[in-house]
Parts: sequence; structure tokens; C-alpha cells
Amino acid sequence: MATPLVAVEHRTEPQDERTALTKEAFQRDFFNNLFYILGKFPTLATKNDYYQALAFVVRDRMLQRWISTAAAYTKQGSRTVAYFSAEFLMGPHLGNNLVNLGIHDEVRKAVTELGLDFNELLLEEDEPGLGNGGLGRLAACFIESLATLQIPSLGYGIRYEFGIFHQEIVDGWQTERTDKWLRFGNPWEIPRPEWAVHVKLGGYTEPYRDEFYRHRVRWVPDRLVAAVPYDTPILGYHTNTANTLRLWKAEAPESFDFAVFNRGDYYGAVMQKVSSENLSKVLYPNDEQLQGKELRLSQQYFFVSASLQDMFRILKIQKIPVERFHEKFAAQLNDTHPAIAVAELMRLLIDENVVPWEQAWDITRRTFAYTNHTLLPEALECWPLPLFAKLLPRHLEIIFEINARFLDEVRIRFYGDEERIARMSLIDERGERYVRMAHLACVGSHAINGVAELHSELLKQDVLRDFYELWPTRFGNKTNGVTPRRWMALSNPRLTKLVSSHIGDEWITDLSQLRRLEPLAEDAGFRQQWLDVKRACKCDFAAVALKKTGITIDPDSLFDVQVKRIHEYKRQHLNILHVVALYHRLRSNPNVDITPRTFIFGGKAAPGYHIAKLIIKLITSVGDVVNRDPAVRDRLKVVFLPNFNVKNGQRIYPAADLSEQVSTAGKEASGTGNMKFSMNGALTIGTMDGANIEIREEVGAENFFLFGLTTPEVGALKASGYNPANYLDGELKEVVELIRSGFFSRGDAELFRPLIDGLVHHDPYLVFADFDSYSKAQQQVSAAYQDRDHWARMSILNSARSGKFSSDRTIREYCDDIWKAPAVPIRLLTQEDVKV
Ligand code: 4GP
Repeated sequence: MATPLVAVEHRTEPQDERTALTKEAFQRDFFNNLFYILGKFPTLATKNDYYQALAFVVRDRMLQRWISTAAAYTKQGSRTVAYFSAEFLMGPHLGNNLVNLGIHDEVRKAVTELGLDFNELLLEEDEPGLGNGGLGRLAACFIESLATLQIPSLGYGIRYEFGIFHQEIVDGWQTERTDKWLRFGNPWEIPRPEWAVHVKLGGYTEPYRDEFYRHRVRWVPDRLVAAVPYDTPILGYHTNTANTLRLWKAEAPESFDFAVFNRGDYYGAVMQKVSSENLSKVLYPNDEQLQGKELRLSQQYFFVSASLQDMFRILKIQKIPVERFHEKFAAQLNDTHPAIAVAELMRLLIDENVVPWEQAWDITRRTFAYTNHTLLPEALECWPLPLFAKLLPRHLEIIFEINARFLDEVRIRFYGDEERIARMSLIDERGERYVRMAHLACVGSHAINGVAELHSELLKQDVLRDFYELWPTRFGNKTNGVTPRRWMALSNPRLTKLVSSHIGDEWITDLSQLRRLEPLAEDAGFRQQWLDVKRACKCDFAAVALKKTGITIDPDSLFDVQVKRIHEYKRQHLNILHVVALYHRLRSNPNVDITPRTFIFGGKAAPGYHIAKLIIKLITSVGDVVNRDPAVRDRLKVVFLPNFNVKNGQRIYPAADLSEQVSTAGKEASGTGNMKFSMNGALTIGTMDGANIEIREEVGAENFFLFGLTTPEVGALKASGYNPANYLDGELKEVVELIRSGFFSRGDAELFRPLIDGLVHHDPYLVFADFDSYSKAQQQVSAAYQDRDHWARMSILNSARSGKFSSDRTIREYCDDIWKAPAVPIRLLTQEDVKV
């Protein structure tokens, strides 16, 4: 009899030839795929071929779930969450799908038995890096939680041909390489050209009367682009649900080329094809000056229009009238990038479905909800009116009409307050005119939220204050979360095993159960096991660091980690100034007793953000000196791990002792890395910012290293006229002088001048003001790490109390408060079932 791959009871569902979970079926299919899909045999097969053969084995076993899910939703016309996001930073699929299918360990064994290195095959997957960082990774955690909670949902976004750039460090500087993630093909996606739609761009509008003599408006575009959906199944953990991530690829519509071909303009036609394809060519890095980038607005409109048209198609199949659009769909706007959806849904309802304005507006508002992800004013999207008019002439008319009606409402509530009206208008009229996308998103949504308690409060008090005063009940908070499947079960199997052996494995879908670890913090044996797991993860990471940077690090030193996008508000420079301070102390007194530390940095800087790139150069330069200085005797090491992405994150979070969350208070909307660290037992050194506040509340002030000014203190200091030079004395002064002198730049006193002068004269993020407090908190960290037993206790409690930060909790709140979307359990169907 064939050996079953999986022993767990929940897999009693029907299986056929291609879904069987026995080792024999699996190994047979693996070689079948190598032969029949990849056209290879072992002598010629590359590691990537083997990875793909494995991926297809797994995909076959997902398709049954995918089809069963689609069949159930179609039959029941289920209420569906449509998550609109310009970014989905998915990370590699294979490992996660194995975990969620519940066959990870068994497949590893089966692969190993074939004489292949399972981990190497996993590493072969080019990760889909279709996002910049926080907001894109959040979208990925959310769609995984939606599937695990069995909520019908669709993720809508863009299938960028090139995702976030690949970062290399050359001579200490960041350099960018294009991310050719599709180079070897993508086994996880299925194109659906039969569901392609056309997206219009440019041109003009004209009024006309239809056959019933009704006033209508026709949009005559000057360009058409075909949007082709590529679908990826998103599996829930140990459920039969497999939802869909639908990403749009831009292509030239064939019918459109024809006209040009007929005129004999072959090259013109080809160029048109190229320019259409440009729309989904590349992900824009954030922090880049995007205002006025026509291609970016086109991208946003492209995926939003395609998605909404797709939703109308679904309504039609399910025979649901368009007037019930908002009953079928709850659409979430992930930041303002998809905010044009408000105008596009209005257009589709009014122009294409002849729904009267009032009713269309009611449907639109009930459909959308908007999440804000940043308070940084430079990130609030505004589009110059002329550009908008050129690209989306019909939408501009609709926005004007929405605005006129909206401002009437404001006028009635706040009679005579013309300043308020100017502030709230969808059009910024101070100087050059702009469309304010955040305002469009607010006006067109029934719910508006921030991503951590502090952030949601600041939205109400500051950035969106006028809107809050008008519609207080629309505002709410949804503190972010991350999926424990990827960020614990997959990335930290040792910890998962240890935890499950004590409290069972229900915590994987109910993270609050980690609380049951609390009593074990008092158990010396458990603490030792906990430290052993951490040490093993640190050894793994040390091997990665050596391979990628050539730097040897000591797994017994304190791993002090800051990984995230490089940005002044996140203050990697505060961290490196502290490193220099420690180094300076060691040099002044080589025998000083310090806790050996390894400082690990990782993160990308937007290619056009010069100061951020200079911060990377400073980190690598300090590392070059410190790591080689014999006086240091390996007690300090600085590593900049190139190309921080999901794959690398999975190896870093489990290995961290200390998590650096040091943004200026009031600037980090939430943070999600902070949650991944804490779950995996790292302690946080952090400011009262974003979700740090809630993490500290959960884990207890005694298990968190707090420092720095609070948001009101930051405001007060700035209001009183902050002068960073006032803080430039003592150790900070020596540190700054050392950098300024060229000590870390081979005598080049100019290299870091822009960074240092910026700090000394402006310091908009209050690095100097917080330095002393940070440095003291770091001394507490060093002292605490000396008492390993106590550290282990704190580490266990961090993990045990991180339950709130599961994205399952966040998604439940969105479902209950905003989406009103119930779970739909899926019964697995066989091919026979679907035939009938
Ligand atoms: C990020 C925020 O900076 C981060 O604090 C938050 O945790 C994350 O969104 C998810 O909500 N913002 C972005 C962005 O990624 O592009 O604005």
C-alpha cells in the first residue's frame, strides 16, 4: 500500500490521480512534471527545473481547492472582499503553500529521499517582489488571512514585469539591478486572456442623447489598452479555501493595432504595442517624487478600471443586478493609489449602466472603504489638473461634480467657513491646481481607517481633521497584523516545533493562544530550550551573512537588527551614530567591558533618495573600519545585508535578539516588522510611535526598551524652534567630529558632509534630540543581555504576548466593522462533481 504523505485527520477529502498525497504519487508526479512540463531529464535538469517540477506538484494539489472555492462562491453569489492594492509583496509561494496545505515536512522528506536538497530548491524561487515595503507586504498578509478565515475575497493589483529593484552593494554604495522575476516563468499563475478587458485612456468627452432620448456622455479615448488577468491561488492554512490574487498585465488590444497595420505603418503598430505594455512594466519605488508621472497615474487607473470591469463581469455571471454592486462587493482601497476607483465606479454606473447619479453615488460610497498608511505630507498623492484632464477627461468631469455636491454639504454644515471649504475641496486651488486623491478616497468611502491607534488618532487630529469633523463616525482604527503562517510556522520551524510541543498547534490560527507560554517563562528547562532555538537561528543567519557579505559574526553576540526601507524618519542614522559611539568608547578604552554586539542592517533606499543612499554608505563605511580594527577584538560587528526582501526577512527575524524601531514619534504609521520580531522572541528598543505603543502595552513595559520624545513633545520642541546644534556636546559631538573628519571615508571629509550638515543645521527628524535617551536605553539593553536567564524570560514573554499582532485579528475586525463579510466554508469537489 502507498505510504500517505500526511497523517493529519483533516485530509480525508476526495483525491484523484493528481491530487493524491502519498509519497509514491508525489514522486511520480515530480518526474512527470520534469519530463512533460519542463521537457528535461535529470542529467540536464537545473536546480530551477527541479524547483518548478516541485512547484507544479504542489500546484496540482491546490487546484482542486481553487476550483471548489470558485464553484462555491459562484453558486452562492457570496459577498466578496475586493482588496485593491497597487502592491502585493508576496514573497516566495512554494514554502508557504506547503505549510498551508499541511504537507511541508512530508514533502521535504520525499524530496530529500530523491537525493535533492529541499532548502536549495526553495531558494530557487524568484520572489514576486511586487511591492515596496510595508503597505505591499500588509496586502500579502491580509489576503493570506482572508483565505485562512475562509472569507471570499479577491486581491486586485498589477502584474509588474519588474518588481522592486534588486539591491547590490558596490564599494559600500547601493546600486540597483532590475528584478527579472519572470525570467524562468512563474508556475503559480494562470493567465486568463478570455477575461481580458479594455481600458481607455486620453481623448475627449461629448454629450449625446441615447435611443430613449436620455442625456448621456460618451468618452472618446485616444488609446485603448488590453488588461489581461493573471490569477494566483491564495491558500488558507489547513482549510479548503483557495482565493484568488488577480494581477493585470497590460497588452496592446489586437483590434486597435489593426487600423495602423492597414495603413501599412508596421513600426507604428509595434511601437503602440510596446507603449501599451509599458503600463505594467515596472513598480515605482516609493519615496520617489511621483507627482506628475503620467505613467504612474496610468498604472493606477489601468488596474482599477480593469478590476471594476471584472467585478461587473462577475455580477453578470451570478445574475446580480448592478444596483446591488455594493451588496456583492466590499472594496478596500489600500492607500490612495487606487482612489481613482471612486470616479471609475461612478463612470461605469452612470455612463455604461445608466444608473442615476444619486443612486450611483450611494452604491459607490457603500462599496468603498479607505485605509491610510502614512502621515508624511510628501506621500499624499496629488495629480496636476492638466495631466489628469489629458489622461482621464471623463473622470475629471465626474470629480468636479462629486466635488460640487460635496462642497454644498460642507457649506451647509459650516456656513460661511470658506477657508474650510478650500481646505476640503477635492481640487487644490492654491497656485497650480491639483486633484487631491486622499480627499477623493475620503469622500467616496463609508469607512476610513489608520493602521495603529496613534496613527488613527493623528489622522483625526491632523491630516484628515476636517473630514473627521464632518463625518466622525466614518473614522476608525485597524491596527495592522502579520500572518503567523509565514512569519513563524514557515520561517521559524524550530520555534514552531518547540511551542507546539508544549501548547499544541492551535496558536497557528489563534495566536492569542501563545499566552499559554507565559507560565513556561518560569521553567528553567524551557528557557534553555528557547535559548537553544534562538542560538540555532543565529547560527543559520551567521552562515547567510558570511556568504553574502564575507563578514564572520559571532552567534553568541547580541544580534541588534534594523531591517526596513531606508528613510530619514526611520532613523537608521540614529542607530549608526550609536554604533560609532560604542566604537569610540572602545577605542578610548580598549579594555572597557562591553556586551559584544552584531549590528545588522538591511533595507533599500529609493533610487533617487540621495540622503538615504548616503546613510547606507555611512553604515557600510563604519562597518569596514570597525570590523577590521584589531582593538575591537570582534566585540562589535556591523553587517549590511544586501537586498532585504521577504526571503531574507524570513531568515533575519528568527535570529534577532533586539529589534530597532526607532522612528521619530508620530511618523511611522504602524510598522509590521516590529511585530515579526516580537513574535519571534526579539525585544524591542523603540519610540512611542506606531504600533510600538501597542506592542509595549501587550508585552509589558518591563519587557520593552523605551526611549525618546513622544509625539506631543516632538510637536512642542519643533514649535519652540528646534536647534539641533544645542544637542551637540559630549559623546555625540565626538561621534559627529569623527565622521566629519573623514575617519570612516579614507580621509575624505566631504563624503558625509550632506548628511552631517543636514543633521547639525536642520535635523527634521530629531536625531540629535533623541540621541542621549537612545544611548541610555542601549546601555540598559547591554546590561539586560548579560543576564541570559532574565533575557530568555523577557524574550518568551514577548512572543507569548504577541497574539494581538496576527493579521487574522486585523482581518476579523475589518470583516466585522467594515466589510460585513461572513465566512464561507468550502467542501472539496472532485472532477466528477464539477462536471455536473
Ligand atoms: C507603510 C507605513 O510606513 C508603515 O508604518 C505601515 O506599517 C505599513 O504602511 C502598513 O500599513 N506605508 C507604506 C507606504 O508602505 O508606501 O506609504
